Amino acid sequence: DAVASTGRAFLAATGALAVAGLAAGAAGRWLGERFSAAASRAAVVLPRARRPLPPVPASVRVGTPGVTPFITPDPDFYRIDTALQVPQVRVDDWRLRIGGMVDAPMELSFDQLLARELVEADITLTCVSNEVGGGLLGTARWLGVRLDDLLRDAGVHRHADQVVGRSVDGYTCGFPVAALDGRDALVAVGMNGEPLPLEHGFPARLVVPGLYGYVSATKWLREIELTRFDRFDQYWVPRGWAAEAPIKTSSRIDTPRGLARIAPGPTAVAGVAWAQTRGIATVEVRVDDGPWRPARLGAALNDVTWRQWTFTWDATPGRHTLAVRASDGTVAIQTA
Ligand SMILES: Nc1nc2c(c(=O)[nH]1)N[C@H]1C(S)=C(S)[C@@H](COP(=O)(O)O)O[C@H]1N2
Ligand SMILES: [Mo]
Repeated sequence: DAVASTGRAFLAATGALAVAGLAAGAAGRWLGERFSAAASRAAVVLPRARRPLPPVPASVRVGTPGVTPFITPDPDFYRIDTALQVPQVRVDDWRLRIGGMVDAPMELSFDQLLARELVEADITLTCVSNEVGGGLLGTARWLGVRLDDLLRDAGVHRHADQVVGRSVDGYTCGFPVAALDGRDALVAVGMNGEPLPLEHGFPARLVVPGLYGYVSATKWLREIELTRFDRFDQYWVPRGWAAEAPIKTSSRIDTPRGLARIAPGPTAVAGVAWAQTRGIATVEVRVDDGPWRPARLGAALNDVTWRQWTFTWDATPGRHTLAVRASDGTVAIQTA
């Protein structure tokens, strides 16, 4: 295309061989790193959690064809980050530093991290950029070290109010120290029984239930720094995003899909709803301008994962608009 041929002409004029040689060198180096990061991941053997969770009970599932699976398989898990190339980290070169406003700064190798008590937690991660009906959220069984445990050992100063997670590629998240209120915030090393996939932050990332990913879920984590909100702005704050971002109550219709053609008669409508840390209380469905009517909910696994819901609609011929809304039982119903 036009852009490529302009580029080539420019290269020819400035010494194509030298430039091509540099490019090949960089690509080779990158491929070499990529190979060794994948090999490093393949060699990881994750210990088991001290108290492994039981399998997710069948009662969380509503059984409607087309509803999102309760646990998102790793290959289907959404990916959002600023990395043009996935950072390639080998565990041998990796250290986790914990510093800033703490009494006892720490530095842990991957083996030292794994030697600590490991816990499992089922948590739904959510991106703030998820649009109505969008797929930028997923649920996994995470394995990791409790962040409150690590920070207890480090000794957080009384005036520190922000936990900052820094990645190997310079990304930062930041969230309130007060969010560590007993919830299962983790330095995660495992996702659905496997080491973290490279795209999801191998070898370690943060996962904090109830907070949007951009403020909490640093992938390719290399440093946890205790600081103050009035001293440090995380990556997205100077770009206009809120410094604090608890997840809002929301819901989604998975089936039928928008603009689907269906037969008149009883039709299963189903989806998921989420309100991490508060839990979903009700889900209601509306057809056209009709009343809001309650959906049947799958069992709640805990208050930090989504819930499936299902609703039987007696579809009539013609074009219809379906809407869903959820409430978390503590505040107003999800906004339109
Ligand atoms: N290093 C790094 N970590 C990051 C990001 C990033 O850009 N760089 N994006 C965050 C955002 S906005 C979200 S929603 C989650 C997404 O995690 P996932 O890609 O594993 O789903 O990662 C968070 N962690
Ligand atoms: Mo995000």
